Amino acid sequence: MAFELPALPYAQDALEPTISANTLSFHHGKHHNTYVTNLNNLTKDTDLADKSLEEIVSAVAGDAAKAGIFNNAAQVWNHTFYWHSMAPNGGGAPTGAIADKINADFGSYDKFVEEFKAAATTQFGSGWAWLVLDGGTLKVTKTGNADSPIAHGQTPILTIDVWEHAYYLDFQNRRPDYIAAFLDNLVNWEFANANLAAA
Ligand code: MN3
Repeated sequence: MAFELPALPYAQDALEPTISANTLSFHHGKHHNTYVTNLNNLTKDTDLADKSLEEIVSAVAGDAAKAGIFNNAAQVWNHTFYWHSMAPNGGGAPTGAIADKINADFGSYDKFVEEFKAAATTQFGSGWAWLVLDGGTLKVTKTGNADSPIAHGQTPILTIDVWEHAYYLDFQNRRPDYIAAFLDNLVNWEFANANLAAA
């Protein structure tokens, strides 16, 4: 069965004014959709066509001959995870188990924010910043281009897309403002708590 573009978990204008409907229209409708189309073309009539995205990413990670498959499969997975990492009226300090775990592993929410902002700001060029569970401990990481924690044995808890297409229409070159607004207004802590509980 072919891979399909999953619907956004909210209306296209639900994240305004931080992320505009215009940005989501291009980012979900064009960029994410193109990764799905490319992945279907690259895996058609191969033994990967019936695998899950996670299985494909693991199977081809590090295989230079299959870099195109890796990039498109990981980008399909990363974007779906990113949409769910955000929610209307999200952001601010977390509650629940993730709040306690952040305090235990980072020292405080403010320390987590500092590390997350640093990772997302200093990811050179295109990529992602992540909150992951690694060997039972929460960590902030960053990955370049399509790379994903699921290729490195880590469990993703939250992500922010820092490719320019994620923020350029709304923030132009001001990536740090996009990152700060993501943390203040959009982070879906309910999703983070669900990911932590499932880990
Ligand atoms: Mn993107």
